[in-house]
Amino acid sequence: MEAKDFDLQNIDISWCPGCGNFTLLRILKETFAELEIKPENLAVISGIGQSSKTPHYFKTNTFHTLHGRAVPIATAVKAINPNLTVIAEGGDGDMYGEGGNHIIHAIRRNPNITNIIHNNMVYGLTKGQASPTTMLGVKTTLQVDGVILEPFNPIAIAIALNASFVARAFVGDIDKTKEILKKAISHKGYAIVDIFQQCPSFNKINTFEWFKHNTYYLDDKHDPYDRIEAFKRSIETEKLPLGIFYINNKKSFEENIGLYDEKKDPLCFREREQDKIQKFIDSRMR
Ligand SMILES: Cc1ncc(C[n+]2csc(CCOP(=O)(O)OP(=O)(O)O)c2C)c(N)n1
Ligand SMILES: [Mg+2]
Repeated sequence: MEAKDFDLQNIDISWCPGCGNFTLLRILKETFAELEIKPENLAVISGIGQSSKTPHYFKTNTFHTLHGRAVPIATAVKAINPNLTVIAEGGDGDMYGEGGNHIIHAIRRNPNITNIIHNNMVYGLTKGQASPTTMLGVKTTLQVDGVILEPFNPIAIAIALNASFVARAFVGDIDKTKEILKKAISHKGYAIVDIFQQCPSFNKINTFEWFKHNTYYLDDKHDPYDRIEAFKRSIETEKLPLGIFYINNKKSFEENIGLYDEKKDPLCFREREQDKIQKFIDSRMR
């Protein structure tokens, strides 16, 4: 397979020139092609934001949900059709702001999905207000005197909650980001991948160059099964680590609900047992 197998014709892309979304779109197509995941076997669920438009721009099954709601929809899609590769995808505002609560419970539930967050540290679509990951003191179109809230640290939160797979990447390194995404997608369970990217229109502080100079990769000595060490790395601030912080192999939501213990065919293709459903409803009506 090749990345062009995901190309769509005659699309009108609304991103600004130089946006990190273009690179991430390319990275995603190449990653899926290299993993031999066909468009028909893929579902990319997104919320609201410039980054959430990504699945409009390549061939895949998609569901453009309400703001911040991609994760629960993706969880349901995977549960009813585990044969699909399911991605919940969106921006830092959408996923950590409006959808932050869902991430916490997805970590607990552990569906076998990959959660990709385009982290440009700003609300791009709505023209430059602070997002949950905007750094302290940064002046924005709305926070004209600078942000007074502590930034949200998705990596630390995920490790603290014992998530199944926790990683961070930077779109400036195409090969490394693909490598991290391949591992995240192949991992069984909820995998969160926070991806730094530039927003040249609305984030003049955390530019492409800024991310390059203020990040470094965890080296081979980092043991991703060591939760305490992973947490220590996640709260570093001088330079922000990139790579796979933490892996915790455990049962997925689909395994825990036992829907596929006996029958393997996806729930969405099974005959509906109307009698049983009706009996259940009747039993609750008394
Ligand atoms: C309930 C609700 N609240 C707020 C908005 C306005 N809104 C739309 S997108 C967005 C944030 C987008 O930021 P992010 O997810 O970081 O995406 P980006 O555009 O930066 O890629 C906001 C606040 C909305 N559409 N609906
Ligand atoms: Mg954003």
